[in-house]
This record gives sequence, structure tokens and C-alpha cells, in this order.
Amino acid sequence: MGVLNVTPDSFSDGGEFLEPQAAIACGRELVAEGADLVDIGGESTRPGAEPVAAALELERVMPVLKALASERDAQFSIDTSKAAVARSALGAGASFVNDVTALRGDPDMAGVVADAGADVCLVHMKGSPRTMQDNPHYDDVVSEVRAFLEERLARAVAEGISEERIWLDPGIGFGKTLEHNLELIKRLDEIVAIGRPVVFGASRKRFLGALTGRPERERVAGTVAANVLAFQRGASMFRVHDVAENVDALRVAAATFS
Ligand code: HH2
Repeated sequence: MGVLNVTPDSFSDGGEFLEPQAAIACGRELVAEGADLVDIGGESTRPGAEPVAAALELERVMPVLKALASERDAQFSIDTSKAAVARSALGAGASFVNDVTALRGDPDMAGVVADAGADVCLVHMKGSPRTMQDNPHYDDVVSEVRAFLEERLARAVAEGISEERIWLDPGIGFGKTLEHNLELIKRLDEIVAIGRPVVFGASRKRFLGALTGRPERERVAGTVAANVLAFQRGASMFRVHDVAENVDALRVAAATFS
């Protein structure tokens, strides 16, 4: 899953792809580098980010999605927690909703996903982006994330979303300290054991900076290491900014499994 942030304030690439032409070019490149799915987002979820109105989110993402979906043979996902944004994106060629609130952000979201027969990713997040890094605490982060994802999975199915369409994500960096992120990577198999495919999003994140001392743009090697470990522990999809490097690394890792 290649990341395409059409925002002024995303943590590693904010402002870079706010112009539609720049975003479309980035989307083409993600596909050329081997992304199966391009995840288009118009609202940053970085720690401290302010919410964005649906109209502005739509204004950012729709021209980009429409252009890419008309010309590229790839799948598109919409990174949003708003039902109105998801509905428009699904109507314009997206087939996947990436909801970091796990259907808690908008009461209409589950119905929109169910009606469209779309895939959905349910992400664990403690609190909201504005508050999530204010001293997060867990007794056992892996058990709590697992219980949360099991509850959200059951709720999504109860709301009419087909179980085969549901992906789960432990939400690396969403209300987690360095130790929490590392524990989740170490014991990712316990999340995989829920029985639905796991999405893993460590790309360029802060914990990699804490471990390597490097700024966002220089965290590719750290990202690759985290993804290969997550792959080994059973993750199925990898949300990344640097597609080419991660595709190579995961191809090599996958070859050792055959
Ligand atoms: N992380 C971010 C955004 N969306 N979705 C999933 N499923 N998993 C993640 O780990 C995840 C996500 C944050 O990264 P990014 O999109 O690069 O930054 P921002 O939220 O600032 O736009």
C-alpha cells in the first residue's frame, strides 16, 4: 500500500503533494514502483493534527483519485474517517476504506462500506490524533490492541460488512510509546491470530527516528527492517511512502517462505 497524502501537514511529506498535478505524479510513481494499492488521504492523522472539514478533504482527494483511477490499473484506498468522503471516493473508483478510527469516527461509515461491498481497514488508535501521544498507558499493549480489534471486527460484521472484506491494523504510533510499538512488532503474531489479514504501517514513523536518530526522509532502512520483521510475523499489507525499497525487501523476505 503506497501512501499518497494530499495534505499540507502530514508528518513526513506534508505540503509536497497538495497540488493535484504533484499528487497525481506521485500516485503514478507509487504504482510504477509496485504498489498494489494507493492510499489517498486528505487529512493528516499525525500527533497533534487538527481535524479537517469533509468539503475540504473532498476537494483535496477527489481530483487526484479520479485522474489516477481513470488511467492506472491499480486499486485505490481512501484514508478517511468520514462517511461522506468514503462514499464519494468509492463512487469514483476506490475499493478500500482505510479508517484510522475503526468505524468510530462517523456513525454512517459502516453502512457506506457495507453498501458498496468495499474492503475496510480497522485501525487501533488510543484517543484522537490531537491527544493520542499524551502519555499513553496500557497494562499489556498487545492484549488491549487485540481485544479492541476483535470488538471492532465483531461490530463491523454486525453492521453488515462482510468479514472477508475486513483488514486489521495495530496502529503503530497511534497512541503508543516506543516500547509499545516495539512490543506490538515483537508479538504481532498475536494480532495475526485474530484471523483477518493484518496491515502494518511503520513507514518513516517517529519510533524509527528515536531508534536511529534520523529525520523522516532518512528512515527508509528502519522502515524496511520493521516491515520485514512484521512480514515474518504474519502481516499481509505494508503501508509505505517508499514503495520500491520495501517491495524489494519484501520480495526477498517472501522468497525465503517458499
Ligand atoms: N498511519 C498513518 C495514516 N494512516 N493507516 C493505517 N491503516 N495504518 C497506519 O499506520 C497509518 C494509516 C500516518 O502516516 P501518514 O499518512 O504518513 O501521515 P499523516 O497521518 O500525518 O498524513
